[in-house]
Amino acid sequence: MKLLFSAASPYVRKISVLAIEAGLEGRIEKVTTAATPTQRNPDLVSKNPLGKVPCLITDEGMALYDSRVIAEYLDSLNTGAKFFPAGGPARWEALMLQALGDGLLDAALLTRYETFLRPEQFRWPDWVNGQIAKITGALDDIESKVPGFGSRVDIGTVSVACSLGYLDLRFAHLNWRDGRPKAAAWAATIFERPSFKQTVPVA
Ligand SMILES: N[C@@H](CCC(=O)N[C@@H](CS)C(=O)NCC(=O)O)C(=O)O
Repeated sequence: MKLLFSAASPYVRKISVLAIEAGLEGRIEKVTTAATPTQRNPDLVSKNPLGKVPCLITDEGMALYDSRVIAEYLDSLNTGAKFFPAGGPARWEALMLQALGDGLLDAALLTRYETFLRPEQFRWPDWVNGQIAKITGALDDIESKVPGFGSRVDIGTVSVACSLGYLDLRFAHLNWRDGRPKAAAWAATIFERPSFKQTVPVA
């Protein structure tokens, strides 16, 4: 398999973490791929018309995107690892946590593009403030939910952890740990796993 990859992307990190947890990393070749909303990358777009990473090319040549679909694909391989609980409340909780982590990331990426890519004279502070409010709300929700996480490593907790890792990379000034001791302690523990240590994002 080939993973169209960016070392800074938190969505790619979700997939890299799951691949390591499932013992699949030796079967996945990482192909560093440029992805930015203002410059279409023809190679990437030929596989994913949305021009986003991650995109996984399976051994059969199928191009799979986005991270949620790729995560389910890895889960479907017979590795013995299961990241999506089969059913019942555990499944909905894991899927909701994935939505929470990914939603935090969506707001963070929109902020990043607004403050980094958009020319200064076109920037809109209300937009940034609105996105930061989403990030803050998501962080407060994570703080309230962390006591229920236990030591689970599933699609929900991995997504949340990758979103916190991205804040460390690009939004250190938000000091997300301040006032959120439970999330901070939980993150410190999950970040000790080899799968997280080996995938620390690179700016
Ligand atoms: N929902 C997608 C989001 C992927 C995404 O936004 N990736 C970013 C990199 S972190 C990207 O490729 N951005 C390029 C663009 O928006 O054109 C997923 O879960 O895979």
